[in-house]
Amino acid sequence: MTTDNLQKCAGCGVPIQTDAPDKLGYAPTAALQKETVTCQRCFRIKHYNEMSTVTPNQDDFLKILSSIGAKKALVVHIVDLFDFEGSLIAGLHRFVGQNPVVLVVNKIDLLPKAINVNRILNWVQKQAKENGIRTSEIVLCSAKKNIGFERVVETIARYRGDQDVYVVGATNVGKSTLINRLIHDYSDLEAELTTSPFPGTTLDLVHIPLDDGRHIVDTPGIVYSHRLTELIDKRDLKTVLPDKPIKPSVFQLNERQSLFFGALARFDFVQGERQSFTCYVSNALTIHRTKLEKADELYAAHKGEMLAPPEADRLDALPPLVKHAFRIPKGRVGEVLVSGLGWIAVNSDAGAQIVVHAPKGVKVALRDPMI
Ligand SMILES: Nc1nc2c(ncn2[C@@H]2O[C@H](COP(=O)(O)OP(=O)(O)OP(=O)(O)O)[C@@H](O)[C@H]2O)c(=O)[nH]1
Ligand SMILES: [Mg+2]
Repeated sequence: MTTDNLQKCAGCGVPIQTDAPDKLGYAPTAALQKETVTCQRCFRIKHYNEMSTVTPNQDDFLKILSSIGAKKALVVHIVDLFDFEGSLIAGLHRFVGQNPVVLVVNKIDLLPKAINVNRILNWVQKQAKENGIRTSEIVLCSAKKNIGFERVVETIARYRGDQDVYVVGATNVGKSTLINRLIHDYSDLEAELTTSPFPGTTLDLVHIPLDDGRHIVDTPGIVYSHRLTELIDKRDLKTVLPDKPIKPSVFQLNERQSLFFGALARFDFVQGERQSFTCYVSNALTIHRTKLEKADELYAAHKGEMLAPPEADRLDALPPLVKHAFRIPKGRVGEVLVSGLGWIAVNSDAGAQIVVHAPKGVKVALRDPMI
Protein backbone atom coordinates (compact mmCIF):
# COMPACT_ATOMS: atom_id res chain seq x y z
CA MET A 1 0.00 0.00 0.00
CA THR A 2 1.43 3.41 -0.87
CA THR A 3 1.03 6.07 1.75
CA ASP A 4 1.68 9.23 -0.20
CA ASN A 5 4.83 10.62 1.36
CA LEU A 6 3.28 10.55 4.76
CA GLN A 7 0.62 13.04 3.86
CA LYS A 8 -1.72 13.00 6.83
CA CYS A 9 -5.44 13.53 7.13
CA ALA A 10 -6.18 17.04 8.38
CA GLY A 11 -9.16 15.74 10.36
CA CYS A 12 -7.80 12.75 12.28
CA GLY A 13 -4.06 12.52 11.55
CA VAL A 14 -4.10 9.11 9.82
CA PRO A 15 -1.55 8.68 6.99
CA ILE A 16 -3.36 9.08 3.66
CA GLN A 17 -3.36 6.24 1.12
CA THR A 18 -5.13 6.03 -2.22
CA ASP A 19 -5.15 2.30 -2.90
CA ALA A 20 -7.53 0.57 -0.56
CA PRO A 21 -10.97 2.16 -0.04
CA ASP A 22 -11.79 -0.29 2.73
CA LYS A 23 -8.67 0.51 4.77
CA LEU A 24 -7.96 3.40 7.13
CA GLY A 25 -6.59 6.56 5.59
CA TYR A 26 -8.13 6.08 2.17
CA ALA A 27 -8.79 9.19 0.09
CA PRO A 28 -9.62 9.25 -3.62
CA THR A 29 -6.73 10.58 -5.72
CA ALA A 30 -8.77 13.67 -6.66
CA ALA A 31 -8.99 14.64 -2.98
CA LEU A 32 -5.20 15.03 -2.87
CA GLN A 33 -5.42 18.12 -5.07
CA LYS A 34 -7.30 20.04 -2.40
CA GLU A 35 -5.57 22.40 -0.03
CA THR A 36 -6.51 20.34 3.00
CA VAL A 37 -6.70 16.62 2.54
CA THR A 38 -9.09 14.58 4.63
CA CYS A 39 -9.64 10.84 4.56
CA GLN A 40 -12.88 9.26 3.49
CA ARG A 41 -13.67 8.20 7.05
CA CYS A 42 -13.52 11.81 8.28
CA PHE A 43 -15.63 12.90 5.32
CA ARG A 44 -18.29 10.38 6.25
CA ILE A 45 -18.23 11.19 9.96
CA LYS A 46 -18.63 14.86 9.16
CA HIS A 47 -21.24 14.69 6.43
CA TYR A 48 -23.21 11.56 7.30
CA ASN A 49 -22.62 11.36 11.07
CA GLU A 50 -21.20 7.94 10.46
CA MET A 51 -20.14 5.92 13.53
CA SER A 52 -16.76 5.02 12.17
CA THR A 53 -14.59 4.79 15.20
CA VAL A 54 -11.44 2.84 15.78
CA THR A 55 -9.81 1.67 18.97
CA PRO A 56 -6.52 3.54 19.07
CA ASN A 57 -3.46 1.53 19.91
CA GLN A 58 -2.44 1.98 23.56
CA ASP A 59 1.25 1.46 22.90
CA ASP A 60 1.16 4.28 20.37
CA PHE A 61 -0.39 6.46 22.97
CA LEU A 62 2.23 5.72 25.60
CA LYS A 63 4.89 6.48 23.02
CA ILE A 64 3.26 9.81 22.30
CA LEU A 65 3.06 10.68 26.00
CA SER A 66 6.67 9.72 26.64
CA SER A 67 7.84 11.69 23.61
CA ILE A 68 6.21 14.78 25.11
CA GLY A 69 8.35 14.30 28.21
CA ALA A 70 11.47 14.49 26.08
CA LYS A 71 10.77 17.97 24.74
CA LYS A 72 9.69 21.31 26.10
CA ALA A 73 5.98 21.79 25.72
CA LEU A 74 2.79 22.72 27.50
CA VAL A 75 0.54 19.75 28.20
CA VAL A 76 -3.20 20.43 28.24
CA HIS A 77 -4.90 17.52 29.99
CA ILE A 78 -8.61 17.45 29.21
CA VAL A 79 -11.10 15.55 31.30
CA ASP A 80 -14.86 15.17 30.97
CA LEU A 81 -16.76 16.48 33.98
CA PHE A 82 -19.47 13.89 33.37
CA ASP A 83 -16.90 11.10 33.91
CA PHE A 84 -14.32 12.92 35.99
CA GLU A 85 -12.53 10.02 37.72
CA GLY A 86 -13.00 7.78 34.68
CA SER A 87 -11.35 10.18 32.25
CA LEU A 88 -8.40 11.36 34.37
CA ILE A 89 -4.97 10.22 33.19
CA ALA A 90 -3.52 8.81 36.39
CA GLY A 91 0.22 9.36 36.66
CA LEU A 92 0.39 11.80 33.77
CA HIS A 93 3.17 13.70 35.53
CA ARG A 94 5.42 10.65 35.22
CA PHE A 95 5.26 10.91 31.44
CA VAL A 96 5.49 14.61 30.84
CA GLY A 97 8.75 15.33 32.67
CA GLN A 98 9.24 18.91 33.80
CA ASN A 99 6.60 20.28 31.47
CA PRO A 100 3.73 22.29 32.92
CA VAL A 101 0.28 20.66 32.84
CA VAL A 102 -2.97 22.58 32.64
CA LEU A 103 -6.05 20.56 33.59
CA VAL A 104 -9.07 21.58 31.52
CA VAL A 105 -12.35 20.15 32.78
CA ASN A 106 -14.70 20.15 29.83
CA LYS A 107 -18.45 19.70 29.26
CA ILE A 108 -19.60 21.79 32.21
CA ASP A 109 -22.69 22.58 30.14
CA LEU A 110 -23.93 19.05 30.93
CA LEU A 111 -24.52 19.87 34.57
CA PRO A 112 -28.02 20.92 35.57
CA LYS A 113 -28.64 24.59 34.83
CA ALA A 114 -28.60 26.14 38.31
CA ILE A 115 -25.14 25.16 39.50
CA ASN A 116 -22.46 27.25 41.09
CA VAL A 117 -19.31 27.06 38.96
CA ASN A 118 -17.02 28.10 41.81
CA ARG A 119 -18.29 25.24 43.93
CA ILE A 120 -17.59 22.85 41.10
CA LEU A 121 -14.10 24.29 40.73
CA ASN A 122 -13.41 23.73 44.44
CA TRP A 123 -14.68 20.20 44.11
CA VAL A 124 -12.51 19.55 41.04
CA GLN A 125 -9.42 20.92 42.80
CA LYS A 126 -10.01 18.62 45.73
CA GLN A 127 -10.72 15.56 43.60
CA ALA A 128 -7.69 16.20 41.40
CA LYS A 129 -5.51 16.34 44.49
CA GLU A 130 -7.00 13.17 45.94
CA ASN A 131 -6.36 11.40 42.63
CA GLY A 132 -2.70 12.44 42.65
CA ILE A 133 -3.05 14.81 39.69
CA ARG A 134 -0.37 17.52 39.66
CA THR A 135 -1.21 20.58 37.64
CA SER A 136 -0.10 24.17 37.25
CA GLU A 137 -3.69 25.29 36.93
CA ILE A 138 -7.24 23.99 36.62
CA VAL A 139 -9.83 25.54 34.31
CA LEU A 140 -13.48 24.61 33.74
CA CYS A 141 -15.14 25.09 30.38
CA SER A 142 -17.52 23.93 27.75
CA ALA A 143 -15.78 23.76 24.41
CA LYS A 144 -19.06 23.03 22.70
CA LYS A 145 -21.15 25.78 24.28
CA ASN A 146 -18.31 28.27 24.55
CA ILE A 147 -18.42 28.69 28.32
CA GLY A 148 -15.32 29.77 30.22
CA PHE A 149 -13.21 29.82 27.11
CA GLU A 150 -11.37 33.10 27.66
CA ARG A 151 -9.86 31.54 30.77
CA VAL A 152 -8.75 28.53 28.76
CA VAL A 153 -7.08 30.72 26.15
CA GLU A 154 -5.43 32.98 28.75
CA THR A 155 -4.15 30.03 30.73
CA ILE A 156 -2.69 28.28 27.70
CA ALA A 157 -1.02 31.51 26.59
CA ARG A 158 0.43 32.08 30.07
CA TYR A 159 2.00 28.64 30.46
CA ARG A 160 2.99 27.99 26.87
CA GLY A 161 5.72 30.61 26.62
CA ASP A 162 7.08 29.93 23.16
CA GLN A 163 6.57 26.17 23.19
CA ASP A 164 4.26 23.69 21.48
CA VAL A 165 0.98 22.69 23.13
CA TYR A 166 -0.04 19.02 23.36
CA VAL A 167 -3.70 18.35 24.05
CA VAL A 168 -4.09 14.94 25.70
CA GLY A 169 -6.88 13.01 27.37
CA ALA A 170 -9.10 9.96 27.32
CA THR A 171 -11.27 9.36 24.26
CA ASN A 172 -14.29 11.55 23.66
CA VAL A 173 -13.51 14.20 26.29
CA GLY A 174 -13.59 16.97 23.66
CA LYS A 175 -9.93 17.47 22.70
CA SER A 176 -10.62 18.05 19.02
CA THR A 177 -13.70 20.17 19.73
CA LEU A 178 -11.64 22.39 22.03
CA ILE A 179 -8.86 22.85 19.47
CA ASN A 180 -11.46 23.61 16.77
CA ARG A 181 -12.82 26.37 18.96
CA LEU A 182 -9.34 27.80 19.41
CA ILE A 183 -8.77 27.68 15.64
CA HIS A 184 -12.09 29.26 14.74
CA ASP A 185 -12.29 31.93 17.41
CA TYR A 186 -8.65 32.88 17.73
CA SER A 187 -7.02 32.38 14.32
CA ASP A 188 -7.61 32.78 10.59
CA LEU A 189 -6.86 29.15 9.87
CA GLU A 190 -9.31 27.07 7.86
CA ALA A 191 -8.33 23.81 9.52
CA GLU A 192 -11.01 21.66 11.05
CA LEU A 193 -10.40 18.57 13.14
CA THR A 194 -12.87 15.73 12.94
CA THR A 195 -15.07 15.33 16.01
CA SER A 196 -17.83 12.83 16.67
CA PRO A 197 -20.06 11.71 19.53
CA PHE A 198 -18.24 8.38 19.69
CA PRO A 199 -14.89 7.55 21.31
CA GLY A 200 -11.96 6.87 19.00
CA THR A 201 -12.25 9.63 16.40
CA THR A 202 -8.73 11.09 16.25
CA LEU A 203 -6.23 8.47 15.08
CA ASP A 204 -2.82 10.12 15.17
CA LEU A 205 -1.13 13.42 15.98
CA VAL A 206 -2.45 16.44 14.10
CA HIS A 207 -0.23 19.55 14.19
CA ILE A 208 -1.98 22.91 13.86
CA PRO A 209 0.41 25.85 13.33
CA LEU A 210 0.42 28.75 15.79
CA ASP A 211 1.46 32.31 14.95
CA ASP A 212 5.00 31.91 16.26
CA GLY A 213 5.84 28.81 14.24
CA ARG A 214 4.98 26.48 17.11
CA HIS A 215 2.08 24.04 17.04
CA ILE A 216 -0.94 22.98 18.98
CA VAL A 217 -1.12 19.21 18.67
CA ASP A 218 -4.27 17.08 18.78
CA THR A 219 -3.73 13.50 19.95
CA PRO A 220 -5.72 10.26 19.85
CA GLY A 221 -7.71 9.60 23.03
CA ILE A 222 -6.55 7.07 25.59
CA VAL A 223 -8.88 4.09 25.83
CA TYR A 224 -9.73 3.25 29.42
CA SER A 225 -11.57 -0.04 29.61
CA HIS A 226 -12.93 0.99 33.02
CA ARG A 227 -15.30 3.39 31.27
CA LEU A 228 -18.70 1.95 30.44
CA THR A 229 -18.64 3.99 27.25
CA GLU A 230 -15.72 1.93 25.95
CA LEU A 231 -17.45 -1.37 26.70
CA ILE A 232 -20.90 -1.01 25.26
CA ASP A 233 -22.03 -1.22 21.67
CA LYS A 234 -21.58 2.05 19.81
CA ARG A 235 -25.28 2.12 18.95
CA ASP A 236 -26.14 2.32 22.65
CA LEU A 237 -23.89 5.30 23.25
CA LYS A 238 -26.62 7.64 22.00
CA THR A 239 -28.67 6.73 25.04
CA VAL A 240 -25.84 6.71 27.57
CA LEU A 241 -23.87 9.83 26.61
CA PRO A 242 -25.74 13.00 27.55
CA ASP A 243 -25.81 15.77 24.97
CA LYS A 244 -28.01 18.18 26.92
CA PRO A 245 -27.91 19.43 30.50
CA ILE A 246 -28.78 16.57 32.80
CA LYS A 247 -32.17 16.69 34.47
CA PRO A 248 -31.50 14.85 37.69
CA SER A 249 -34.10 12.25 38.71
CA VAL A 250 -34.90 12.13 42.40
CA PHE A 251 -36.18 8.91 43.96
CA GLN A 252 -37.57 8.59 47.47
CA LEU A 253 -36.67 5.04 48.37
CA ASN A 254 -37.44 2.74 51.22
CA GLU A 255 -34.78 0.27 52.17
CA ARG A 256 -34.81 -2.86 50.02
CA GLN A 257 -35.73 -0.98 46.86
CA SER A 258 -33.69 -0.99 43.67
CA LEU A 259 -33.21 1.13 40.57
CA PHE A 260 -32.27 -0.21 37.14
CA PHE A 261 -30.45 1.92 34.59
CA GLY A 262 -31.53 0.12 31.45
CA ALA A 263 -29.82 -3.24 31.74
CA LEU A 264 -26.47 -1.55 32.28
CA ALA A 265 -26.43 -1.04 36.02
CA ARG A 266 -28.48 -1.45 39.15
CA PHE A 267 -28.57 0.45 42.44
CA ASP A 268 -29.83 -1.28 45.60
CA PHE A 269 -30.75 0.68 48.70
CA VAL A 270 -30.11 -2.18 51.07
CA GLN A 271 -30.52 -0.60 54.45
CA GLY A 272 -31.33 2.75 56.01
CA GLU A 273 -34.19 5.12 56.75
CA ARG A 274 -36.44 6.17 53.87
CA GLN A 275 -34.48 8.83 51.98
CA SER A 276 -33.92 10.47 48.63
CA PHE A 277 -31.33 9.57 46.00
CA THR A 278 -30.60 11.70 42.96
CA CYS A 279 -29.52 10.13 39.68
CA TYR A 280 -27.36 12.13 37.29
CA VAL A 281 -27.47 10.14 34.08
CA SER A 282 -28.35 10.90 30.47
CA ASN A 283 -31.94 12.08 30.13
CA ALA A 284 -32.42 9.43 27.44
CA LEU A 285 -31.74 6.55 29.83
CA THR A 286 -34.83 5.07 31.49
CA ILE A 287 -34.65 4.27 35.20
CA HIS A 288 -36.90 1.54 36.62
CA ARG A 289 -37.71 1.18 40.28
CA THR A 290 -38.44 -2.20 41.82
CA LYS A 291 -38.26 -4.15 45.06
CA LEU A 292 -34.86 -5.59 45.90
CA GLU A 293 -36.22 -9.12 46.27
CA LYS A 294 -37.72 -8.95 42.78
CA ALA A 295 -34.73 -7.34 41.11
CA ASP A 296 -32.87 -10.47 39.99
CA GLU A 297 -36.02 -11.93 38.52
CA LEU A 298 -36.93 -8.69 36.77
CA TYR A 299 -33.47 -8.46 35.26
CA ALA A 300 -33.54 -12.02 33.98
CA ALA A 301 -37.00 -11.59 32.47
CA HIS A 302 -36.74 -8.10 30.98
CA LYS A 303 -33.14 -7.28 30.12
CA GLY A 304 -32.80 -6.19 26.53
CA GLU A 305 -36.48 -5.21 26.36
CA MET A 306 -38.04 -3.14 29.13
CA LEU A 307 -34.58 -2.88 30.65
CA ALA A 308 -32.53 -1.46 27.78
CA PRO A 309 -29.99 -0.54 26.53
CA PRO A 310 -28.38 -2.81 25.55
CA GLU A 311 -31.03 -4.07 23.15
CA ALA A 312 -31.56 -7.84 23.18
CA ASP A 313 -29.37 -8.52 20.13
CA ARG A 314 -26.27 -7.12 21.83
CA LEU A 315 -26.80 -8.16 25.42
CA ASP A 316 -24.27 -10.97 25.06
CA ALA A 317 -21.49 -8.47 24.54
CA LEU A 318 -22.15 -6.82 27.92
CA PRO A 319 -19.88 -8.12 30.70
CA PRO A 320 -21.85 -9.60 33.61
CA LEU A 321 -22.88 -7.18 36.36
CA VAL A 322 -20.77 -7.38 39.50
CA LYS A 323 -21.54 -5.93 42.93
CA HIS A 324 -19.88 -2.99 44.65
CA ALA A 325 -21.03 -2.50 48.24
CA PHE A 326 -20.79 0.83 50.08
CA ARG A 327 -21.73 1.89 53.56
CA ILE A 328 -22.26 5.60 53.95
CA PRO A 329 -22.05 6.34 57.65
CA LYS A 330 -24.45 8.58 59.53
CA GLY A 331 -23.52 12.23 59.18
CA ARG A 332 -22.07 11.83 55.69
CA VAL A 333 -23.36 12.38 52.19
CA GLY A 334 -21.73 11.14 49.02
CA GLU A 335 -22.01 10.17 45.39
CA VAL A 336 -21.35 6.89 43.68
CA LEU A 337 -19.81 7.29 40.24
CA VAL A 338 -20.29 4.61 37.62
CA SER A 339 -17.69 5.60 35.05
CA GLY A 340 -19.36 6.58 31.79
CA LEU A 341 -22.90 6.16 33.11
CA GLY A 342 -23.09 9.04 35.59
CA TRP A 343 -23.55 9.14 39.33
CA ILE A 344 -26.07 8.67 42.12
CA ALA A 345 -26.09 11.08 45.04
CA VAL A 346 -26.93 9.92 48.52
CA ASN A 347 -28.55 13.12 49.77
CA SER A 348 -29.46 12.38 53.32
CA ASP A 349 -26.88 11.99 56.05
CA ALA A 350 -29.04 9.42 57.83
CA GLY A 351 -26.66 6.63 56.84
CA ALA A 352 -27.21 4.12 54.06
CA GLN A 353 -26.01 0.76 52.92
CA ILE A 354 -26.03 0.47 49.17
CA VAL A 355 -24.91 -1.95 46.48
CA VAL A 356 -24.17 -0.92 42.91
CA HIS A 357 -24.18 -3.57 40.20
CA ALA A 358 -22.13 -2.58 37.15
CA PRO A 359 -20.60 -4.46 34.22
CA LYS A 360 -17.41 -6.20 35.25
CA GLY A 361 -14.40 -3.94 34.76
CA VAL A 362 -16.32 -0.66 34.99
CA LYS A 363 -14.98 1.72 37.60
CA VAL A 364 -17.37 2.37 40.48
CA ALA A 365 -16.29 4.81 43.19
CA LEU A 366 -17.69 6.62 46.19
CA ARG A 367 -16.76 10.31 46.28
CA ASP A 368 -17.64 13.59 47.89
CA PRO A 369 -20.69 15.21 46.33
CA MET A 370 -20.04 17.48 43.34
CA ILE A 371 -23.41 19.18 43.47
N1 LIG B 1 -21.96 18.71 25.98
C1 LIG B 1 -20.72 18.87 25.53
N2 LIG B 1 -20.24 18.06 24.58
C2 LIG B 1 -18.99 18.28 24.15
C3 LIG B 1 -18.17 19.32 24.63
N3 LIG B 1 -16.97 19.26 23.99
C4 LIG B 1 -17.07 18.22 23.14
N4 LIG B 1 -18.29 17.64 23.21
C5 LIG B 1 -18.80 16.48 22.46
O1 LIG B 1 -18.07 15.33 22.83
C6 LIG B 1 -17.94 14.47 21.71
C7 LIG B 1 -16.48 14.13 21.51
O2 LIG B 1 -15.79 15.28 21.08
P1 LIG B 1 -14.36 15.18 20.36
O3 LIG B 1 -13.85 16.57 20.24
O4 LIG B 1 -14.47 14.35 19.13
O5 LIG B 1 -13.55 14.41 21.49
P2 LIG B 1 -12.04 13.90 21.45
O6 LIG B 1 -11.51 14.03 22.83
O7 LIG B 1 -11.29 14.58 20.37
O8 LIG B 1 -12.27 12.35 21.12
P3 LIG B 1 -11.24 11.27 20.46
O9 LIG B 1 -10.71 11.84 19.20
O10 LIG B 1 -12.12 10.08 20.26
O11 LIG B 1 -10.20 11.01 21.50
C8 LIG B 1 -18.58 15.20 20.53
O12 LIG B 1 -19.91 14.74 20.38
C9 LIG B 1 -18.56 16.65 20.98
O13 LIG B 1 -19.59 17.42 20.39
C10 LIG B 1 -18.71 20.17 25.62
O14 LIG B 1 -18.10 21.12 26.11
N5 LIG B 1 -19.98 19.90 26.04
MG1 LIG C 1 -10.34 13.83 18.76
